[in-house]
Amino acid sequence: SNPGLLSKFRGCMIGTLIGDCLGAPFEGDELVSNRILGNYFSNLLNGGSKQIFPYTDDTCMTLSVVNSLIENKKVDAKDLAKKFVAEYFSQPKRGYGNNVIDVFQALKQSNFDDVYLPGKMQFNGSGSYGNGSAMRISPIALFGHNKSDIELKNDAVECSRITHTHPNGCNGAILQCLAVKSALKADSSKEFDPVDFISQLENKMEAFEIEATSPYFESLKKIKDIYLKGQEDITAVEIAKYLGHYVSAHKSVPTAIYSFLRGMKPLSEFECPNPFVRTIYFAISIGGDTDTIASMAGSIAGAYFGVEAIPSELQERCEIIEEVSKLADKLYGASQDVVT
Ligand code: F2R
Ligand code: MG
Ligand code: MG
Repeated sequence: SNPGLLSKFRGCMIGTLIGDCLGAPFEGDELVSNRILGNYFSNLLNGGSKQIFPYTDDTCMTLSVVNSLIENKKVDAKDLAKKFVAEYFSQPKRGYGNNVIDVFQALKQSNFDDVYLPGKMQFNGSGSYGNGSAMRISPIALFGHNKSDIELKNDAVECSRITHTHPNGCNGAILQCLAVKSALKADSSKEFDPVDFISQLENKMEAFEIEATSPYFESLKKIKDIYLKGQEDITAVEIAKYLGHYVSAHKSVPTAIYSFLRGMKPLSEFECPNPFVRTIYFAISIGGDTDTIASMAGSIAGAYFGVEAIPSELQERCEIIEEVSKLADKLYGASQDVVT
């Protein structure tokens, strides 16, 4: 049966955390061996060792967004900026992007005078297209799930442009936000059509008048082609080349969305009956920016399947799992008060 909305909120937040914690040990590996990854997952699922996996910047920033939404009951850019900065300076060694830390420093030095200025100045004024805006966007989709798509898009842009003003950085956050909302709204007890899921995302992005030349349209079409051309056995290594697996948003958000779709069906390289686990496995097997791709894929899969689909053996291995579960419940409560 389709899980309830609270289960989907918990699934999304816990999926975000699990992808980050379990993907982090492989971040930066160009290739991830199926033998090593298979053993890694068997160990996790069979309780082989009780090692706790630490979270990284992906979770730090996501939780700042959650806390800000719970406190303010709206997207408040100044408060978000303050929370990002406070979180960074309290734990700077959580594997943040190389350049985004300049934004945190400038925001602090300027005493948050213009919260958008430091982001605008990045990369000689072109802005960052890193995936740091998309990786933290899932709470915006959860909180605003009853808002119109255009309202949600505006919220995603407000949250992104504090650090990421490049169109590819912002649009990546919008696409990831829409994907989480679609997964949340979908009935997972009904048959799932991957081509329809992607077509709906394309239509929504088009309605926002995002430039037709945006790399997101090309990547979404490429994902549809996999199904329309019957190439569903494409390997993870091929996906890395086809869609990308890098720290840039346009080379990771479509890859995360594809990982969610791929987890729907059994994988030849990893026997597992659980589609959520398959999503995380496949996302990590693509290599590259594994924590962030798995985290974004986990957000979507968790929002679709709900928390009951996520094995407790995986949840228990993640640092701050209990805090994240409680925050998911508070975010759910805050979202009930949203007036649309
Ligand atoms: N930073 C990492 N991983 C690297 C090593 C971590 C290691 N484990 C450690 O602890 O040392 N991961 C995290 O960063 C990614 C998110 O990055 P974000 O927040 O987008 O940062 P930034 O600095 O804005 O962008 C990242 C890089 O993208 C390139 N880039 C972005 N815009 C560009 C532009 N306009 N022109 C050229 N290059 C651009 C730059 O190389 C940036 O440094 C996540 O993976 C998270 O997990
Ligand atoms: Mg990270
Ligand atoms: Mg990463």
